Amino acid sequence: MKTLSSRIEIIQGDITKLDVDAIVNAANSSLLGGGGVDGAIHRAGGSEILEACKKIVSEQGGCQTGEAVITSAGNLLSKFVIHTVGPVWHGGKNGEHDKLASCYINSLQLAVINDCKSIAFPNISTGVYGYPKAQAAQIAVSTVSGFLSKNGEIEKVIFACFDEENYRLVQQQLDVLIMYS
Ligand code: AR6
Repeated sequence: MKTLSSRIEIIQGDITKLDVDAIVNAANSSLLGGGGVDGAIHRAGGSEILEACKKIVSEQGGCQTGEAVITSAGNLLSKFVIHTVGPVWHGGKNGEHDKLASCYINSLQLAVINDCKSIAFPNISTGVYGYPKAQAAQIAVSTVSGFLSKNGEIEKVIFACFDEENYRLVQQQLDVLIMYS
């Protein structure tokens, strides 16, 4: 197996442009679209994604915070979109940390079940949902690296950071990871 740090990449840019097996969407529990990265994914991927989301809603209702569901990816380069619902920041004492970590773990588990070798994450919850970016970056990197160290199936995880601040904060966490691995 490759080293942990060689299996994790970071880019600054638009997640909808990435050619990976699965991209992760920071959705809401209705699964019916919204703004931010959710809006960008539905716009770029086309109506097939929304139709697949509606089917899931009709079968199981929406998606709870911390959970994840998978759909096809319509016009995107990726094969799948994994929709996960991050926690809304309410000060940090309402289980936000564990729910955010669950988003990453449940998304990675769905990727493994669906034979994905590569997956890209946005900075879940750090936009409209208001999660402090530094804390979210720490959770993202520690949760993903913990998962990868126990599971060999995923070959590549990309953190697709849209804004400069998230890029810098995630890069800092990756530097720490490399230092201690
Ligand atoms: N590629 C990668 N990251 C992006 C892109 C993009 N194209 N566009 C925005 N981001 P947000 P949340 C970043 O608000 O906080 C939606 O309306 C953005 O800079 O998209 O989890 C949903 O429907 C930020 O760092 O998601 C929900 O209602 C990150 O994506 C709600 O927002 C997440 O910001 C979810 O809020």
